[in-house]
Amino acid sequence: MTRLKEDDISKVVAGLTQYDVELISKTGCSLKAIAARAAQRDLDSSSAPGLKIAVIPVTSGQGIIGGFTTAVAGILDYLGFDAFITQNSDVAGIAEAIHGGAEVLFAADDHKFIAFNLKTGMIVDNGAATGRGYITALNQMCCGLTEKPVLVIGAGPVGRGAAGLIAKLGGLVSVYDIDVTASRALVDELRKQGQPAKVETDLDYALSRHQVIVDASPAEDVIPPRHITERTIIAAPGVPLGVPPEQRRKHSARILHDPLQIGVATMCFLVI
Ligand code: PYL
Repeated sequence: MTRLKEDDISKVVAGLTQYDVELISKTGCSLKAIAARAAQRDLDSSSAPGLKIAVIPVTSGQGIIGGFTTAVAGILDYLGFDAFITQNSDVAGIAEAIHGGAEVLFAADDHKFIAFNLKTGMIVDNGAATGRGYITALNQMCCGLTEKPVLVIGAGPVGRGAAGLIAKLGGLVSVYDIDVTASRALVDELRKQGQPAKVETDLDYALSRHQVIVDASPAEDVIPPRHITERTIIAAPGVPLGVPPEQRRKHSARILHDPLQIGVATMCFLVI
């Protein structure tokens, strides 16, 4: 999981309305609808009366990212939830959240970003939730994934979450990871679940044969311009976006990308 920088998220909250307009134009669904569908919840779950969500800053490791808790709380608020950022960080922040009547806690260190429901004990990981949210959106963009070949680049938490759902939706998954043992492990896992999947060992060759691509890798510019055509559809969760700037502008209508929005929204509908 590539660590966000302040610049990646500084405009998230102010840009949510425009972001949603663009998401609707690409998928036909709002952020809230994508998240609810990914979590198989009703859209009106967000009106859960009295449900309070605390977002807790965490100082461990490389420490706090300026604007991170503001972006998370802003996304939750935009979805209609009652979210607040604790004044205290770390364990004191947990205590403050509980004293403040929060039922759900959101917190991230350098390795894990989780949402935790104090009432039910449910824990939701950002990586898996992001994978589910993005593939739900991709399914909308592609008008269904049944029998469609989909290349997943990156077999980490997001790529694994994505590959599992693509297979469940009938997509034909191919997985490339720079570490071939990781892609093999993911493909074996899918096959054990009776789902067809293939290991790709040559990224350039795999990109030349796929129009639907999930970029779940931490690499910059992992999808070269020669492999992006008028028919290419790319779902690229998190940072960096593996598409060169020129192609981002030219193909923006068929590129699904954000630093946090879909992941946080899906976490929320999964954990409540
Ligand atoms: C959760 C994000 C999504 C992509 N990369 C992940 C990341 O940047 N993780 C680190 C988050 C650190 C937050 C810091 C704070 O401000 O509370 N501990």
